[in-house]
Amino acid sequence: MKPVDLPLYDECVKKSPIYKDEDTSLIELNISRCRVYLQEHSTPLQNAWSKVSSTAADTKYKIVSKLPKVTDPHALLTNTAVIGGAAGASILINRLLFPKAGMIRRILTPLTVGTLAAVYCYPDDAITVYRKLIGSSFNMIDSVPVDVRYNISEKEFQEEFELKRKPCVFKGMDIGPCMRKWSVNYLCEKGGSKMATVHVSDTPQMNFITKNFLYRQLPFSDVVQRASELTHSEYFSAPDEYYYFRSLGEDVRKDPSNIMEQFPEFKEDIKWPHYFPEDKFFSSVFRIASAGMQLWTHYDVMDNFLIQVNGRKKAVLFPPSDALNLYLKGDKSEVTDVDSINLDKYPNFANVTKYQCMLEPGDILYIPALWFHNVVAVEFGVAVNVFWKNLDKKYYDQKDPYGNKDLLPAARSMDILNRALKVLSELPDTYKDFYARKMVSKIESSAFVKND
Ligand SMILES: O=C(O)CCC(=O)C(=O)O
Repeated sequence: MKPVDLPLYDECVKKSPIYKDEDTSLIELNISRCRVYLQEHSTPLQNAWSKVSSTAADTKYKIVSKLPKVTDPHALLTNTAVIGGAAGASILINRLLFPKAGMIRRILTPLTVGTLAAVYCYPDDAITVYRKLIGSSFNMIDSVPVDVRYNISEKEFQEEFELKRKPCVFKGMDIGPCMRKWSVNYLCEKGGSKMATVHVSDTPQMNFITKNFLYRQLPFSDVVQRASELTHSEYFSAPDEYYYFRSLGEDVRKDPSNIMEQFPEFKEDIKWPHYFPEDKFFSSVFRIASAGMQLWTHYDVMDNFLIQVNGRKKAVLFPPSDALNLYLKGDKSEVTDVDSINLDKYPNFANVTKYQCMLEPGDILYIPALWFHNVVAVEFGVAVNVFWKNLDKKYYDQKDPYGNKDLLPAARSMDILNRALKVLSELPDTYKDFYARKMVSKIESSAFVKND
């Protein structure tokens, strides 16, 4: 039987001062017994653990879902603990500092501390309340939390999210042993020296339109190692440069990425919910990011499960109906820094509806096709995503390894529009303007979805 991979044990034996000068063979024998034991028992243990943790998550969800307006039960529990702790501490401090204080001060101090803690924990809600109080229409800093569901079933997913074309974060799903296995060491050892193309940038915000990054080739283990460090002894342009890896297909110009083929050594480690027909599968993509890396805002033409395996990631999403507010160049938006916008340059951005969530390890974000997304790796992170053709296959461009080429009827319509505009340009400007406005009105009345 092949021993399980436990590099830390070897490290301990070699480095521990107690055993340094002793014969380590007995220890190693015991360790190898442990390995075999773990190997034999890991599957039932893992199953038991995933049952316990999913029952716990389920129970937690059942309790908190009874409370009004709870969109993220996990955040609610955490934040209640923070606010409760802050309120308790403030009462205590109040008593110690002002033992003789009057009733008003006794009440006001915990109230102020509690409010500050609430603003800290629920900044979005606080902004909404603030806007209501002052009647401001300062739309851009407002954000809507993405829905969160625990142990969602296929039917619930399809009815509540896929059909309604709404994003969602799934928690408590079984994503396989990757969560426990994918340490930096494990990824480096298993992934080895196969060459990988990586984006390298000396600023955290990578922007595809201005191309402020380089493409470089590195062995996979170096990509993981460098992405996991903040400063590097070997680098391309700066010791604190950022790395972003997105796996590609066998023939990068033609084939979509498929982890099962390009990274067979990891294929047993990862699972995803098979909530779409197998024959609709399009690609599975490895994503590895340095802490702080922010990826440009873009949309894809297929539905997608983004599985966060390691590290936390902030995801910001905008609905397809915000297309006109996002300053698009193809499938990408000019706006990368979605939290600090230059409204003089991008005034329409003030009208967007910004959805936001923080992905924890084990979370899966469902990103429906055409939803714009922008992510920040809050920590070094490893993710895998799975794309599938949610519409009939005939609509998709066959030569599209990235899954971001516009659907065939849309691409054809765009061609026809370009031809129409060419014909229109024969007329003098005032006539062209008049007929162009009529065309816009025709498009608006016959193709816009009214209740969006
Ligand atoms: O998580 C990432 O690194 C990027 C995700 C993304 O762009 C996608 O799922 O299409």
